[in-house]
Amino acid sequence: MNNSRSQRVLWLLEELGVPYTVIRYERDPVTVLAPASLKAVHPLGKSPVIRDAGSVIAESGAIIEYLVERYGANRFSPPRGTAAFERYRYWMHYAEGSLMTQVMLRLYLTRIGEAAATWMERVVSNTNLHLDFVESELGDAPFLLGAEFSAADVQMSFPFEVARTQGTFVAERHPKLFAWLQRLRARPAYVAALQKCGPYAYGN
Ligand SMILES: N[C@@H](CCC(=O)N[C@@H](CS)C(=O)NCC(=O)O)C(=O)O
Repeated sequence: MNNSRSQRVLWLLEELGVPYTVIRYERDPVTVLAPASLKAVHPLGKSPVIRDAGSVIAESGAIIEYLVERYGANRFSPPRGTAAFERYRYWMHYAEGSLMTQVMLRLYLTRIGEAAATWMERVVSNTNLHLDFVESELGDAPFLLGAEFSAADVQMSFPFEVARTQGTFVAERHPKLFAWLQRLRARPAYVAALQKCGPYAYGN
């Protein structure tokens, strides 16, 4: 998509020397949102998204990790198990997880004076898009990866705890996710951790 995070993926593909085909999507000139047709590729309809070896992969960090692991031939990432790899993994998560969040917040806040309602509507609509997506990915499984609990459940729990206090995450709209969160919070290790960490605003 024009003017988007997908530039990083094209750049990395060039670095890797992997042949690829670009399917170009244009932002709506007024809203600058992605066209609805991108939802046919992935339910979130965001850019970048790639198709390779029969899989659709979204989320720029996941795409970059995938490409490096599959086509890197030991280039562009340090060996696993080294301190350099930990630093590499840190930046890989930090870019979208911490830094880009602030950049996007600033972008939204600088425009909020102009049209507060429109921007709030966009945040709520994007939040619901993500919650609907995770609800459908979870399906009837007890945990995000299926039958087995994993660290992915641990990492994913916090945004839902915060969204719950914001009132954006409610059992009526996302019953499966709600039950999943309750399942996580009932785990003895979760309870033990809460007892050790002291008051926690998102615990109830
Ligand atoms: N964290 C995601 C963000 C994806 C994302 O929001 N991409 C933007 C383009 S930079 C997008 O598709 N925006 C259009 C929209 O939200 O409709 C990633 O890194 O891939």
